[in-house]
Amino acid sequence: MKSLRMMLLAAVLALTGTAQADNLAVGSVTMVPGQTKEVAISLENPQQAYTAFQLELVLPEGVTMVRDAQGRLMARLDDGRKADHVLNAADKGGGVCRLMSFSLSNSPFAGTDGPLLHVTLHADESLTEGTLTAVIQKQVMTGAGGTQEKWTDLPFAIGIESGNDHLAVEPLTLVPGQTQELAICLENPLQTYAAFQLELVLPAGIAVARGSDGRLMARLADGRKADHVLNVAAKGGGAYRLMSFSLSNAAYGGQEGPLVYVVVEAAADAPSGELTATLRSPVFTQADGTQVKWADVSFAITIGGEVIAGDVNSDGRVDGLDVVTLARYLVGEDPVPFNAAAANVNGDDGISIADVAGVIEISKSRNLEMAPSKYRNIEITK
Ligand SMILES: [Ca+2]
Ligand SMILES: [Ca+2]
Repeated sequence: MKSLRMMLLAAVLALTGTAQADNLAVGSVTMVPGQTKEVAISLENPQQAYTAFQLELVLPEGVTMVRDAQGRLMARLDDGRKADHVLNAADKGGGVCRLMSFSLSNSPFAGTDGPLLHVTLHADESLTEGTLTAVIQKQVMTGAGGTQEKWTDLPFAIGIESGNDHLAVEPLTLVPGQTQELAICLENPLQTYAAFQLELVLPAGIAVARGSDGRLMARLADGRKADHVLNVAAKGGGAYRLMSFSLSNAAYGGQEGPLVYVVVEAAADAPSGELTATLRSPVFTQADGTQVKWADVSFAITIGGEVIAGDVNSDGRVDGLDVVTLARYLVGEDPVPFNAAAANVNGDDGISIADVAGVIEISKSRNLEMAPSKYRNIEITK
């Protein structure tokens, strides 16, 4: 009976020629050197259901299957398709991994298309841009009726991209004593991310500024955050730990541009010149939990220019904006940029309402040379 049905089916297929054969499929895979990524192997099975499979995944040199903390190869069946199926993954050596799955109750995999199996791969740091070929071979699929089908090998490409996801920092120049926002940019053409952690290591003379509430000043970019939170902690030695995650595991929006703004402050006595800062040990987490460790990013922060008494916002001029900026500071806001050294125009111990009058007088006189003599050549102290 069964063979008659199969003969009829074969005849129908031969006549129509349009029926799609069942097959495995792997979508476009791109990886970045050093990246760990979960790759989906799909089962497209419009013809019939399957209860079990075995196959070998042959990976090119430089691409490996990742092991979990228990040393097991990281592979899983798709939640939407498995019933009581179990999966066994075994390393055969030489880049060959054998994957087997079956159901304890001989149940079929659900559905007729989409991911069946997910394997976590790692691209070696040493890989260069190009296309590598992996192969799914020795496929044996067990149909719901107990028939075993041997399917042809399925090669698929793993593109190694150089236009990789990475962090970048926009150039920053600080006047001594000034605060300014440092923009840490996430350039992520390939993946989306839901969380990250990294250490910002600042050179001597530069620190993360604290707001009037005593907290380290940093924020996520409005255009990229969803319900993400950001935590910043001083670790000592110029290092600050930044952590961010989403309460709903949402991804950061967009594919480029600033992700985090950190307010940094140059010491009033910071020497002019270029200093080197570092984003150390960045780890970004994709929405599926895959963690990607990126290389450290070094960048320059330039200290330049003179402290101009009364130039509270460090834009090179003393004007009404400086009065407003100083007033905001005095009422407990945290204006950025802000130059505490420039704001203390009377050179006493601190910044107070007395300095406002001084800034107003300097601004009225257009520049310091024309300012009342009591504000000329004042000793700038922080
Ligand atoms: Ca100004
Ligand atoms: Ca003062």
